[in-house]
Amino acid sequence: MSKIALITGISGQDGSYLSEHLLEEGFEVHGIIRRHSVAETQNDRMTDHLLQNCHFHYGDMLDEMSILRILKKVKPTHIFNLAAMSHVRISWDMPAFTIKTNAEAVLNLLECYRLEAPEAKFYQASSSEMFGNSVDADGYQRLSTPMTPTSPYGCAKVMAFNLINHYRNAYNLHACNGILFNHESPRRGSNFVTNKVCKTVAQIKRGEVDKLELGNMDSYRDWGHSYDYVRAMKLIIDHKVPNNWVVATGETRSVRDMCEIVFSYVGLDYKDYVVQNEKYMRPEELKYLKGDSVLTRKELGWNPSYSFETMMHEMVDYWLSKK
Ligand code: G4F
Repeated sequence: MSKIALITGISGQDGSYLSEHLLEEGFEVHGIIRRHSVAETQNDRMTDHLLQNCHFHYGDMLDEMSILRILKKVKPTHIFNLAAMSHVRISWDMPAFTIKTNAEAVLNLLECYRLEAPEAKFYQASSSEMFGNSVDADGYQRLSTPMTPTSPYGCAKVMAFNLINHYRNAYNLHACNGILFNHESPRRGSNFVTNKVCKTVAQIKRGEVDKLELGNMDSYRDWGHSYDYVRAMKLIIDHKVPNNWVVATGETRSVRDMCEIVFSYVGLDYKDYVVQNEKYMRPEELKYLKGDSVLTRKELGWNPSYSFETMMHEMVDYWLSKK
């Protein structure tokens, strides 16, 4: 039987890595893209290989009929819902849009899926942001950790997570959640902290800027690579029993530690360049993330190929290579 994937959010970091992986796995790959005022930057993350081999459809998560029409046309066997307003700090600037896009639109997509393609498998991009400041006594977050979100983004993701569980149980659908901890790459937006640091370090090295403004440097994150995490998405959706899974490295570092590693890679001391700017602080901060992915590794055979250092070095090298 032919495998047909429909990816919402195909033009994002994860969408591009997932498309590459699914093409390698023999899928016909379709993606939904929104209309963009600058057509030239619409497909920045799409390599020529992807542009030639994937099928693109204009639509919007907030336009239910566009989603329904695409589902009817594509007839997917696998649906990956990666579309989201993905920036946590910006979710305080536009909370209603964030809830509409990251929660209500998931409900609409689930309804379209239930009515139009109930035989398909469904993957929801759930997030470690859902845990907020809950941490188990041993210092990890896992499936049983209470969800106490600390941002509009996190609240929306909890609602979507629960909708997936409800639709799976109520309608016997093959719908799963991947609870992915932070994942990065050279394709990450440069307003997320890792790529912001890597890009600015390269600019400092070239003498273009002389400081880096950051917000809270004492929060901890469990950072993996998007290349590895999209492989987990495929294993999750294809597992015989639809379920929820945690994808994480099991290591945590502060933003400060990350800066130290990145600056020292190019022979600099971060203390000479980093200054704090209030504007990057958040009304409520998620302080600490470290995920327990033991079950995912054991049951799905998933293992990351990048270490934190190899990932950060790849990102710095990418920005150094851009003139
Ligand atoms: O890179 P960040 O913006 O990622 P954040 O907020 O953890 O969210 C990412 O991971 C989530 C999974 O847990 C995803 F669901 C979400 O979509 C996204 O991918 O910030 C990381 C940390 C925060 O503690 C933030 O306060 O870095 C701190 N930080 C310090 N200075 C900064 C900055 N973050 C940003 N974006 N920019 C700064 O200048």
